[in-house]
Amino acid sequence: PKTIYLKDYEQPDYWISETHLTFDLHDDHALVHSRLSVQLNADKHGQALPALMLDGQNLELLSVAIDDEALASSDYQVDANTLRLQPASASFDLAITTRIKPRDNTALEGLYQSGAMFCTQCEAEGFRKITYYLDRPDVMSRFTTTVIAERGDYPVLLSNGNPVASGDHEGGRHWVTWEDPFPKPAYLFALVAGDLCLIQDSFTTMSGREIDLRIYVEPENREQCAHAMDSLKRSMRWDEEVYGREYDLDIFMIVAVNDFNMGAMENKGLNIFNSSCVLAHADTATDLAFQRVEAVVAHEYFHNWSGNRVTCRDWFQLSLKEGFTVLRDSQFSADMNSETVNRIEGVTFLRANQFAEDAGPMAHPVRPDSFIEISNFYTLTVYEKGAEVVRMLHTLLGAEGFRKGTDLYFDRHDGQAVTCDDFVKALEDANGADFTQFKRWYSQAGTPRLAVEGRYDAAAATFSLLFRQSCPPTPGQSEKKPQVIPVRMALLDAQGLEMPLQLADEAQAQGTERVLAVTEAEQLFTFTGISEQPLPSLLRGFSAPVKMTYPYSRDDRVFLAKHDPDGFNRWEASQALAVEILQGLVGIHRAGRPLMLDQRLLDVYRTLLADSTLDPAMVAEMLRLPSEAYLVELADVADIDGIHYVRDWVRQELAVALEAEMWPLYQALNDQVPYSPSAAAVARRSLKNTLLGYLMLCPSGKALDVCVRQFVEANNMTDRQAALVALVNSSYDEQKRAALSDFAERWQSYPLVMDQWFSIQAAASQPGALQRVQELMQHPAFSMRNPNKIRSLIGAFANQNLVNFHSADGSGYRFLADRILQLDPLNPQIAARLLTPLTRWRKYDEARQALMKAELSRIIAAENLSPDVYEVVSKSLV
Ligand code: BAL
Ligand code: ZN
Repeated sequence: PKTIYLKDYEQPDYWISETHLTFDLHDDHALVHSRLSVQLNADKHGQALPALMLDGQNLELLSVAIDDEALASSDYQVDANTLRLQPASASFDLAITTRIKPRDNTALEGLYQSGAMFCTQCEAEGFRKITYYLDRPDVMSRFTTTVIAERGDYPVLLSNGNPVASGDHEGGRHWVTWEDPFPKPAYLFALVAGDLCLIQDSFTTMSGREIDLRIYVEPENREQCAHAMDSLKRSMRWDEEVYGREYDLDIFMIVAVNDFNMGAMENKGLNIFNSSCVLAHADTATDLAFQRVEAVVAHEYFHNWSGNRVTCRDWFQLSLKEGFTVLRDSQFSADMNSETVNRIEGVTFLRANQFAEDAGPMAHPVRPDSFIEISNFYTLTVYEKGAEVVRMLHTLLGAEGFRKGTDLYFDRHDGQAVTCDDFVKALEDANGADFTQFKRWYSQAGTPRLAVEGRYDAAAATFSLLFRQSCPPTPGQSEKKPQVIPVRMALLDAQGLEMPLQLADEAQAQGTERVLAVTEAEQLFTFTGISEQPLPSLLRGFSAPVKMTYPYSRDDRVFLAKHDPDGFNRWEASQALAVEILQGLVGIHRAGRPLMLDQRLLDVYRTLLADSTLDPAMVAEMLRLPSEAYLVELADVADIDGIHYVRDWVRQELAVALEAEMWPLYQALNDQVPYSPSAAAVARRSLKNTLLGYLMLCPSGKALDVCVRQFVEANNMTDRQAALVALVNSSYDEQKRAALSDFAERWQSYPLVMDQWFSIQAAASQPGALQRVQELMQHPAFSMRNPNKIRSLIGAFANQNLVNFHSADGSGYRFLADRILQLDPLNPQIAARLLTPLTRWRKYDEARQALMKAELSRIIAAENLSPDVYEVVSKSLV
C-alpha cells in the first residue's frame, strides 16, 4: 500500500463546478448516471491539458461520454482505483454511468443497504465507490441529485439540499430531485431511500427564517426521537448565540440507520446517524446515551459551519473541522449540563485513551504528515487532542478574542477548503496575536510532560514556580521543541482562599487566578507579596493536555480535594491521591505484602458523603476510582492483574468502611420521580448508582434485595442498567442469571438495548469472560455485519475487560486476532479499529508482549489484508 504525504499536496488539475447525479435503485444493483461540468485548473496549468484522473473503486463502468459523444473503451484507461482520460478542451461535460451493488457492500462506505433502506457514507473516500469522481475535499461542486426507486418499498427518497421536483414512472417507480445550492466536496454527499416515518418540527432562525426540521426513522422507533429533536433545536439556538452562526438551507434532516461505521455524518442538510446517536427514550436509553445523543446531534449540526461552509483542503487537515467541532460540542454540552462535570468526563476520557494513543506506535500529530489509509486517522488525537488545541487557543485569547477570531475565520473562508494554518491565522489576525510557536501543537505528536516545582521565600515574600517541559519521542519525531502550555492557576492560603497574584515585573496584583503561558523548556515565574507559604492550584480545568507533576504530599492533595475553590482541581486532587495510593498498593501486592488502605482516601470520601451542599454529580465523579485503563496508561510496565486486584480491593475496603454513610444517601436519592434527562436528575441518578455499586460489594449482603428491586421496579434504563451491572459483577449467580435472561427477553427486539446487554457481559471481569463472549457471538441478536454489535461485544471485551483480555495464556489476544481476520474482508474500517488494544503491547510484560506481537505477526502474514489493517499492524510492529 502507498503512503500519502502532506508535503506532496498539489491543487487538482481540474475542477467540477456542477455535478448532476441520477440514481436508479434496484434490489440487487444501482445504476448511477453522473454528468459533470469539468474545467481545467488554469491557475495550475495555463492552457496545457493534462490527463484527467478520476478516483473510482469497486465500480462497473458502463459508459463514458464527453460533450455527449460516447467514448470508445480505447479512449480511456481504467484500473482498480482510477479512470484516466485525455480531455480535448479546457471545459467540457463528462457523463459517466456505473453499476454498483449496494446490497453486497459490507464495508458500509459509499452506497449500501442497512436493513431495508439504502443509505450512504462518503467521508472520507466513499464517494469513489459510487461513481468516478475527483474525490478530494478541495473539489467543491454544486450537486443536483435525482433518486428513482420503487414507491412501495422506498416511499422516502432523500438527498442534500431542497427537493425541487418529483414524479412517478411507470411500473410503480417514483423519483425525487434534490438541489443543493452550496458547493460542497463529494464527502458531504448523501442519499437515503427507505420506508421511514417522519418526525417533524420547526425552528425560527435569528433572522426570522423558518426551518423545516425532520427526523426520519424506521416506524418502530418513532417514539424515541423527541430528545434528538430537542437537542437539535437547542444546538441551533446555541450556535447563533455563542458563535453567531445561522442555518442556511430551508430543511435540516436527520436519518437514523442501524448499520453505520461512525457515530454520525454531517452531510449537507441530510445528516445520517448511527441509530445509537439519535434514539433515546427513558425506557431504553441510559443517561449516558441521552447525553451522547445531545452531543452528537450538536456536533453534526455545528459541522454545518465548521466543516461544510468552511471545509478541509486535504485530509491531513481533518482536525481543522473535527478538533474545532468537538470543542464546540463540548462547550455546548457544558452549557447544557454542569461545566465542571462535563470537563471531568472529557479529561477522564482523554487521559485514559488519547494519552495512550499518543504514547503508542500509532502516535501522530493533530495534523498528520502522512497516512496510508485516511480512515485510520479518525482518531482520538485528531478529534480530542485537536479539540484541546483549539481550547488552548480559546484560553489564551479569552472568550471575546476567540469569538473575534472565529468570526473572521468564517467570513474569510466561507465556501473555501482551507488548512489548520488558515484557522490559526484568522485567530491571530483578529487579535494581533502571534501563534507561530503555538502551532507546534499541530505538528508535534506526543503528550508533553510538565514538571513543576515551587519555592517559597518567606523573607522576600515571594513564591516561585519553576516549569520544565519535555516531550517523549514518537514515531518519526525523536526531538521535540518547547510548546506553548497555558497553565491556569491560583495560589491558596492555609484556609484554601485564593491569594492576590502579582508577578515580579508587575506594578500591582491582577486578580487571584491567571493563565501563565509556559513557552520555554525551563521557565520561572515569581509572585511577590506572598505573605505565607501557599499551596498552588495548577492546570485548573486541565488548561493544557499535558502530564503535569508537582511534588504535592498526600496531605496537600487531601487539602486540595477538600478546599480548592476550583471544582475541577478538587476532583483532580482526589484522583491524584487515589492514583498514588493504588500505584503504591500494586507494588506492595506484587511484593506479596499485606495491603493497607491509606486512611486519607477514606477521609476525603467521608467528607464528600457528609457534605449535602455538593453537586451529587461531582460527588459521584470524586467517588469513582481511576479506571484500570488510566492506571495502565500511567504505568511503564502495567501489572494488569495487580491493578485489577488492588482496585477491586480498595473499592471493597471503601464500601465496607463507608457502608453506614452510604445507605441513607442511597435511600434519599432513590425516589421514584418521573424520568427527566435534566442535569439535576442525571446527577442524582449518577450518585445513587455509584453508591449502589459500592454497597453491592459489602459482605453484609444487605444491598442484594435493594439492587434486585431497583432492577425490577426502575422507571428508566439508567437505574435498571446500573442494577444489572452491579448484579453481573457480583457473585450472586442466581440473581445475575435471572436478571440477564429477564432483560434479554424483555428487550430482544430493541437492538440498542441488546447492545447494552452484550457490553455488560463482555466487560464483566470474573473468570470465564472469553468463553461467555464466544457464546454470545452465537446469540441471534449478534451479527458480525453490524458495527454496533461488534463494538458492544468484541470491542467491550478487548477494551473494557482488561484482566480477561490480557489473560496470561494469550487466549484473549488470539480471539481478537481471529475476529479481526474474519472481519477484515467484510469491513476493514471496523477491523482496523478493533486492533487498538493489540497495538499497546509495549505496556505489558515480556511474555504478554511476545504473545501480542505473535498475533500481530499472524495478522500481517494473512493474504489480501486491507490497507486499513495493514497500516495499523505494520506500524505497530516497528
Ligand atoms: N465527519 C465524520 C463524523 C463526524 O466527526 O462528525
Ligand atoms: Zn465531526
